[in-house]
Amino acid sequence: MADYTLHCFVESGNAYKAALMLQLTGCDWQAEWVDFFNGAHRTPEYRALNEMGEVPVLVDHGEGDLVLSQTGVILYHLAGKTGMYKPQTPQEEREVLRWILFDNHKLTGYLSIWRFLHRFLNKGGDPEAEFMKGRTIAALKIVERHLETHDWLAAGRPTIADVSACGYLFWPDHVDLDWSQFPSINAWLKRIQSLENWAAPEDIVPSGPQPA
Ligand SMILES: N[C@@H](CCC(=O)N[C@@H](CS)C(=O)NCC(=O)O)C(=O)O
Repeated sequence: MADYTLHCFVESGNAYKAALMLQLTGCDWQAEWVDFFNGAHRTPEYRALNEMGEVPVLVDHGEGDLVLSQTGVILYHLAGKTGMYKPQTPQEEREVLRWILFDNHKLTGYLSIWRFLHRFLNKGGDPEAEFMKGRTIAALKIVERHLETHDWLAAGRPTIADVSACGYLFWPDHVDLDWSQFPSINAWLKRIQSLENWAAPEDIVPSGPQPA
């Protein structure tokens, strides 16, 4: 058995954050596909694993099958165990936490819902989708401004804050956006792609049948 099992599905940028971290740190892991589009995450079995009914969930077999949910927690756990992509000082710790919270709330938080409405529900023009689009653009502008003067979000090197924030950004054509207005984000994504062991979501996270 592998050291870790990640409950995941390829359409999830949240799952990709955890998978990417496992990949970047060279962990021995296996994927357990979640049939999200048929509601597998709402079943009693899945809720026994994660009462929040969210994907991803990471099981750390080396720690007595420790079950972890919330990507921020998963990323911190893996950084602690591998010593990679982790904050090294209290100041870096605060910055990493600050960007992960911002990502969860404002960047991934809005972008994932906009993408879901636009790409999977075909409701791109609806007022809810337009609202989410506006909030996503506002969050991207904040990240863009920061990256104009920083190579990485939280420290002078890549950390789990970068792994978190890039989760939904390798699918530029999944939302209706002019990415040329974010040159610093584009350059930062290229830096992430050049990290050793980087892999695209489709190459490391399993897929099921195409969602209808
Ligand atoms: N803040 C959570 C977000 C996880 C999340 O929302 N995952 C989606 C799939 S990408 C989900 O499971 N949604 C189910 C729901 O909201 O009911 C994390 O970082 O793990």
